[in-house]
Amino acid sequence: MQIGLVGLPMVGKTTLFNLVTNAGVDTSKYLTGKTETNESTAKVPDRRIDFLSRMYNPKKTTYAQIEFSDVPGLVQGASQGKGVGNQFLDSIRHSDLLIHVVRAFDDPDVIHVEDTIDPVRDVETIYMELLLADMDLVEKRIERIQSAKKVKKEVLAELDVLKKLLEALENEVPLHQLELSEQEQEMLQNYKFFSEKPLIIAVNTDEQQFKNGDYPRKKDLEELAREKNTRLIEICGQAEMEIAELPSEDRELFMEDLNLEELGIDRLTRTAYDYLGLISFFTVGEDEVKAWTIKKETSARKAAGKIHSDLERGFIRAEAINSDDLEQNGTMAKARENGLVRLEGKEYIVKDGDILNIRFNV
Ligand SMILES: Nc1nc2c(ncn2[C@@H]2O[C@H](COP(=O)(O)OP(=O)(O)OP(=O)(O)O)[C@@H](O)[C@H]2O)c(=O)[nH]1
Ligand SMILES: [Mg+2]
Repeated sequence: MQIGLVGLPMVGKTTLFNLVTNAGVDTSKYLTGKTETNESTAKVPDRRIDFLSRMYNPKKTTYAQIEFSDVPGLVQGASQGKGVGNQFLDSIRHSDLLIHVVRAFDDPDVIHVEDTIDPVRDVETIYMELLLADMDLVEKRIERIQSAKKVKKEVLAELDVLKKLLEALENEVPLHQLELSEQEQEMLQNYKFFSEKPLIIAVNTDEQQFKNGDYPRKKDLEELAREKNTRLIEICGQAEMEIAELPSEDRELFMEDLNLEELGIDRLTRTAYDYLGLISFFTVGEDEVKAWTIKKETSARKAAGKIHSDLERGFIRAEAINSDDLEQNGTMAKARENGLVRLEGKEYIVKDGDILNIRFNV
């Protein structure tokens, strides 16, 4: 899975990036005008994998992974070249999810491009800039088609759809709200529009706000998030990043002080999985304990295909047990005795936390 971090400049995007990936990229109190994208991979924390790894003591333990991209800040007017422009958005065009980092923290030493703290205004600004970036793409493509000497019939059909998109965007309608036929969607599948992507808002608070559970315009922001059918999470970016950089045995004390049971990466990945409708299943053995990410409602046969296409093609049965059941029983033998290891067919809908052993024949 790929996640792109977006937001105004100086709101804590790189801080959050460091918190989740431990990449240790430098941050600055001043606008830097940097135009490069930071990229790094984070493992998805999962206590079930921790447990399975202790139980099997495998040569290799593989958590699910998320690739994070951290881009420079977008400002109002970025689509017209303000700030450092918006060309860098190309590097997150293929993201499966956007996380919009918005500033709530109060710190006179860190400049705010709009001078005041107003997360609602800033969220609207970024939504608009993403919409304008889509508009730009649609306009350019329309121009290119219209200036071509000879145009194929399929491309003419595409032109009609693009005009429809342009009209929506001009009326500030994000593309995910547009009702398109399957055929139209197919024509557009290579474009990767921003206003079609799922988006989570991460509010970056200071320690005081975080402890009090309050920050400027919180109610309005929650309302806006509901309206836009998105999720809100609160992070305490600076402090959490500093804690994440400590050796694990030293973290607890600082986490307690912030009333934190988990660091941002846990909360973020859980919210993302839930919002995107994703679950995990596991494969276990002496060689490897591994987490696999699938959509909810995936059949055992399709899930097997994630591991290898041969397993999908030659699927016979899946031996399945939920990792919680295994943990409660202590050993696989005991769980088997208690009838918790099931034999499931190809239509079985895989549940979150299932351990699967696929029997196949090719
Ligand atoms: N007080 C406080 N400062 C923070 C917090 N999060 C980030 N900062 C500071 O804000 C400044 C900017 O943080 P970055 O993470 O670099 O922000 P950014 O969004 O990546 O900025 P650009 O890449 O320039 O767009 C740095 O000096 C951070 O230390 C926070 O929660 N509280
Ligand atoms: Mg940055």
